[in-house]
Amino acid sequence: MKNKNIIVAVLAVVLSLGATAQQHQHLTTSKPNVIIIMTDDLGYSDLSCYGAEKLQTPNVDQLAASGIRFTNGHSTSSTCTPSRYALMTGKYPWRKQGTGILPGDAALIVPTDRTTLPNMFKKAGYKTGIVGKWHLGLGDAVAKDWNGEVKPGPNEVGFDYSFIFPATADRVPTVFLENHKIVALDPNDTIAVSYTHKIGNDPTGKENPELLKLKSSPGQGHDGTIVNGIGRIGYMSGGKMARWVDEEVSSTFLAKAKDFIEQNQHQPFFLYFAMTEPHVPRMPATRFKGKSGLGLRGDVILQLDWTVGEIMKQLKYLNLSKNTIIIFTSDNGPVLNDGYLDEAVAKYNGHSPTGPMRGGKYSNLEGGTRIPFIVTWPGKIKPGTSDALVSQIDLLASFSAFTGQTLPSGDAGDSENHLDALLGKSKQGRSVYVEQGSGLSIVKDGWKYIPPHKGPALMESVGIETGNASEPQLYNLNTDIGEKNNLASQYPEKVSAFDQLLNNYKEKTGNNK
Ligand code: NG6
Ligand code: CA
Repeated sequence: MKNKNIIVAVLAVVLSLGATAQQHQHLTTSKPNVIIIMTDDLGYSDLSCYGAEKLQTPNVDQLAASGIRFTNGHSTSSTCTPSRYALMTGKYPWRKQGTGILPGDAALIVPTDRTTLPNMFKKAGYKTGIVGKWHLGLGDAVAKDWNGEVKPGPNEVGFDYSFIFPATADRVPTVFLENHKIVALDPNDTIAVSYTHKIGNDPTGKENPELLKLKSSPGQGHDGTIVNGIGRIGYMSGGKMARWVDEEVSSTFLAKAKDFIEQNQHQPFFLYFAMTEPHVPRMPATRFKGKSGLGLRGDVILQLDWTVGEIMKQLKYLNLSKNTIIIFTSDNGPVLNDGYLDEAVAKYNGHSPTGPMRGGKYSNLEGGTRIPFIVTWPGKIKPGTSDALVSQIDLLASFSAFTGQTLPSGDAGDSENHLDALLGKSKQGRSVYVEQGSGLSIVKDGWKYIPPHKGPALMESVGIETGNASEPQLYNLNTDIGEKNNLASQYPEKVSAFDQLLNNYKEKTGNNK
């Protein structure tokens, strides 16, 4: 009897080991984990693997060396909210009103009843998580109670787990939310937020500039409530214990991302890790301050690089590196002076965040949406570079195909399946792509057309060329990535064909509801 029991026990162990091995094999073959590392305002040439010489980013360089470094990778838009909207929905953001840069108290703009990137992964059996910057609105309306459950938000559009800040680091409320709730909120010190008028008794940057440790750029706002010595856009009161310390934001996100990876190590997971660097206010952990010699903007890029290294270490430690696809990218092009006197301009020391391109954040020119784009999958993707045009908007359709799903008709209507390009099996990416700056431009087969746009040619406050001109512009990006040689007058028939094509795209409404 005793022997029989032992045999049964041994058999059970052997069977369960077999099942685990089988399960593990299943995971390693069909459902690798997927991590999107989304940086905020990181330029094409802010990384040494993309040509930066004054900054060294060894960890991202290592990532690039182990996968594909795309030289024609894009966000949809040259600012944050629209790019992230496109990533989540697979739709061009300009098709929908209200997808411009959102205030920190905006309502959720991502639909909760349509296919999104996270709910697509969830349907495929993945555990889904977001850690970092959200900036797609929260709740049903601007007016909301921040002290209860704040929803709908990331959890309602498909994330099983969320640890976010609502908008940008320079906008109130300067708090973290974990699954609907503000972290560390004292119920006796409730939070209120306003973007129209001062509330509460906290000093503001406008009234008390002497209290600022980081001065705001004159004429660029950021003079609302002071939190941690930094003037913000908007006003808040209360929630003293819950307010973040800027120097700790990045390490907080890192810790939460590492936890999520650890907790989900035995099942397929999708992690959207939305870092805040190098967006303003640039206020790294103290040990990074002064490290780059390029001012605080350079310092936070070193912090970003270190953080990416820590994520890679975590994967290695948990033996997940080989079974994880990483996509590293940025939501829009770079900017130096974006609201604070942080010496990004004074100390840039010849560093060129857009490298050979014109423009940057806010711009219609290539510097607006052509950003770093790296895809790795050790053992599966052959390392190299690719000049295929790839875009964040296509991740939804591509990974939907990857996980064997068909998108319901009417959803993600602008997202195309470019899995082969993303996994390095093909050098052919998109042939037609609409870029959004202050206006729209269209790229087809390496040519770019910018229709006449009203507005100044230079956005003086940030020192960035907008690409606005009263004349049409046509560039051959294959030979002129710097958009220096306007060929519009030489190719009038191309100009009118492109104009027509862009109008067709704008009018394509079938999938836009
Ligand atoms: C701009 C802010 C800028 C930044 C940006 C959003 C002013 C003058 N400038 O309106 O500082 O917050 O919005 O950046 O307010 S983004 O990367 O989230 O799009
Ligand atoms: Ca951004």
